[in-house]
Amino acid sequence: MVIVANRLPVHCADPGSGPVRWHPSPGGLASALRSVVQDPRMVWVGWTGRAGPVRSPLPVDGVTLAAVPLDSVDVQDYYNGFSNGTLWPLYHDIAARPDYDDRWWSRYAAVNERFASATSECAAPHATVWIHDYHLQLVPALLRARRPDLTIGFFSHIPFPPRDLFAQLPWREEILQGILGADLVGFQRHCDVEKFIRSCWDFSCRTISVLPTVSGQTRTLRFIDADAGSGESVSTEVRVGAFPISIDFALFGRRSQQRETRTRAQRTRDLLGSPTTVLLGVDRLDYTKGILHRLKAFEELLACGDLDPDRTVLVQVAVPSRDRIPDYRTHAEQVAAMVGRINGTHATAGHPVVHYTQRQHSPAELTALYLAADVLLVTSLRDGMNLVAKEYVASRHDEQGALVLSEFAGAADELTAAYLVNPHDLQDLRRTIHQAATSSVAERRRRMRILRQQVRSHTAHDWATEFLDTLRSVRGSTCSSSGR
Ligand code: ADQ
Repeated sequence: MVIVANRLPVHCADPGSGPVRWHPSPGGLASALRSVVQDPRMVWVGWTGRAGPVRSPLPVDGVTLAAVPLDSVDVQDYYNGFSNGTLWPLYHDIAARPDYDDRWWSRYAAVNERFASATSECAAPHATVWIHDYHLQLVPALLRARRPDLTIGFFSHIPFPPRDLFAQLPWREEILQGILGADLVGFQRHCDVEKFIRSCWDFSCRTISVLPTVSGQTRTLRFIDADAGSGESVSTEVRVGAFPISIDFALFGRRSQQRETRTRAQRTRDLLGSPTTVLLGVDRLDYTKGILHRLKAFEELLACGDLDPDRTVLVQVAVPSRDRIPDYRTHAEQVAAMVGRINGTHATAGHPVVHYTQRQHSPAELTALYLAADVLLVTSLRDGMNLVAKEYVASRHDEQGALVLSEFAGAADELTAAYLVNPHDLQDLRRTIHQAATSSVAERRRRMRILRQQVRSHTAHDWATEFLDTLRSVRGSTCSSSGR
């Protein structure tokens, strides 16, 4: 089996003059897959995260790693440009303005070709290939053309945009054609599946029918195309379904019950000045995560006296991300300025009300933070899933802690016992944070029990197994009828 993703599960920190050191990659995809992909016979194709040739041997991180080198122009045009300056904002409801640039698109197509060719070289005959995310949407069809023997799955970790937003993309047809090279296309939510089908219907420029649903999980799209050689019509089927990603529940549970973790959590609270209420945010520093919205709500709650600055702290961990992109730099500056403003108004000497760090934390540190927090704030403006919400729930073996969760995060479909909120509605956000922060022990326990049952019953392992089992069954049932 071959995993194909923009990033390898490890990245190389700036070595300076010392030896090269590899670290686990941050971000949701690596976190989720790391817990399920642990077989050295598997190959993971991806980029190291640094421009230029790969100079040192790659470590074996549970799987065999195969690097696709990117040069600085690739990084600028394919990664910062088309992937994160065009697709990311467009697919997240235009939380920033997407740029449509021909040069970026050409480089995106060229890098996708390179990924397809690297994958083709390392996939054994009849292998299963699982391609991930918006950076590589052309790879399924490119790979299909090179290697018709492969079984190909594609999973999108981010939302699919509504039809009228996707319509803006000058290369919408090419993107759909690329994705539709897969046997199975997976999204986080049912609403993404529906939006994708609607765009296929309107923009794929092929004769398409949606077959009646046989199994509850997937929909079947049938395409009728003319064969270039014979002129006869050929039918191809692609399955599309929702496969919500999750986390390793047991691992977070074990970690959070270790004595060192509990001691670390207690020490964290002590260091924060033993406040009555600790609010926590853990995010990549990304404008889609709604960090500014949550800071604004927190500021107003302090200003109106609903939260007491002497007894409440907000810990905001925001690991820097995509900092070559102007929208990200502007957003980072706005977050820093707002933290400064809130502390300038409400902190006393030695006691900030917002503790803001940009550090990447070890899993043990992160779990201790989850245990130390009375309320976790997930206020994404749009989010494919949001694993942080599930990690928090899995860490609360004490059945304490309250989760404030944006309706616009995929996790809201499952975690309905959270304090659900519309982060665009400042009044709702203020009211919900206040309600969560002042809820009784009994009410927190009631909600947390339901949330834990939900996360426990659908783990990262279940997610991967369901996707791969469906992929194998789909390929078995369609290859005889599909012209593939
Ligand atoms: P992300 O946008 O990266 O993922 P998320 O799902 O929240 O968002 O995952 C972030 C991961 O990074 C979590 O596992 C978290 O523990 C880790 N992390 C965050 N800050 C950290 C820090 N300071 N130190 C260490 N670890 C940190 C994308 C999509 C999401 C989707 C995932 C998985 O945008 O919607 O849930 O992929 O599909």
